[in-house]
Amino acid sequence: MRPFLAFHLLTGGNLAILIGRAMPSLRLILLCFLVPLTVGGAAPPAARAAPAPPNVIFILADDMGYADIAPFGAQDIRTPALDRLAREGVKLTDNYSNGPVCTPTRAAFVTGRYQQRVGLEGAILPAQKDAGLFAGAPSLARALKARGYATALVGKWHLGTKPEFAPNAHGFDEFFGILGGNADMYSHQNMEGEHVFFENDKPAARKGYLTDLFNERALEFVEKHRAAPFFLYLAYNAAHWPFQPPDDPKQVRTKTTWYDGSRADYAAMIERMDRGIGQLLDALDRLRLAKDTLVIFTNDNGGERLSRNDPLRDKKGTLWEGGIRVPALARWPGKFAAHATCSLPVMTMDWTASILAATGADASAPLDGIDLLPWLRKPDTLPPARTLFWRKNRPDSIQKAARQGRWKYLLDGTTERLFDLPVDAGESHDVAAQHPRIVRELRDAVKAWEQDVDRVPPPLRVR
Ligand SMILES: [Ca+2]
Repeated sequence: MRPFLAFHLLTGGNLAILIGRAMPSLRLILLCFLVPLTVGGAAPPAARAAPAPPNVIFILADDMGYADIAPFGAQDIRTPALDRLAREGVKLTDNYSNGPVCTPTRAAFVTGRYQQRVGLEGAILPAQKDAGLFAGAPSLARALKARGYATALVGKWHLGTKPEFAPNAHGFDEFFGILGGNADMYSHQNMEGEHVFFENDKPAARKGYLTDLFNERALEFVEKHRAAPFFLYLAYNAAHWPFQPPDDPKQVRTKTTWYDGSRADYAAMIERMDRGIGQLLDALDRLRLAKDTLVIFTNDNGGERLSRNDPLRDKKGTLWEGGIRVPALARWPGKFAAHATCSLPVMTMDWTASILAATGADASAPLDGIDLLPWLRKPDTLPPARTLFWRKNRPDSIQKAARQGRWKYLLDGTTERLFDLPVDAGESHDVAAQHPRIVRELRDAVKAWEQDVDRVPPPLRVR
């Protein structure tokens, strides 16, 4: 029996979820494939030591455009480390962020559920001191900690600033980063002049460019926990504004210059992040941990004004593709396909379910995401019958969207549109009039989804 399958058989709960959620034909294939392994001549699982669970490094970029890294078409930004991840792993072309802005996507990643269920549907603003991820909300870090993992968040949290909302209250042994949505890369202050860089619950008194400090800390964490399973959530605030290039501390921003910056500054921010990722991949090689480490790279929402989202329409803050479709790369040498492309529509919260499955952590709490491991092993595995949903629910703008197979339904105010994404990724040809039945079905599906995610009111709501 191959160790990976043996591992999955040992972690039967996850397998049951995997099979239970798969469409009927896929379920049959999975059962046909797995049953002979359980009753065949292979050694019984108890005769072998279970493989050690893998380390997990989940890297999240911030406000980066769909076409701003080389594997997704960037021409003016060099990303050799991400090129390497694409070569050695799987590139996901139809990966979506759970939300069109920072907080909702991060809430969905930590909880594995639609962010509406924890009331974090919009970005938490600096003045909203009483908002955050409430105590007792589901947490991937807590599940991994219970599985014996060392856990760290290095980088941006944006799920609340009070101690009860902070990373240490949600299963992270270590936190080194910014609690809010953005910070000056050099002064470590937000636009209001508040110091927002922390090491656990204390202000961090370090000098330097935030991306470099995050990279150094990520390397230290991996070195320190080389002998035990670790979970590193490395959430860069690059390339969110303020747009400040590295190695130029004179470019400290003030309230009046907060949004300044050029495409070259933005590109330099991404290149510095890529350099850090390259150092991390090199460290995994040096420590002989590469094969034991699942590395995922993605982004929290579509690009902003200096980004390129080609060929997608619109940008951050909207439910057009440019607001929510973001790059993703996943590498697990020997386990995942290499130099492969997967076009399955997936969402941030699926990475949570996948990490739980890969690590054998307790996945008994309800999840909205699905385990992507079958598609990462074999990208052409049959797709599941599934619809993805989004809702932006701001007082000034309400948008709702659904993706089902090739179709994207978008309700913007009172206007309904339908797009056939494989032939129209740029959402320029509304085909709602030609497909009224699909529009009706997806409209009803959105309503049913809203009733579901709104059923249990959360303790607080951020719109
Ligand atoms: Ca963001």
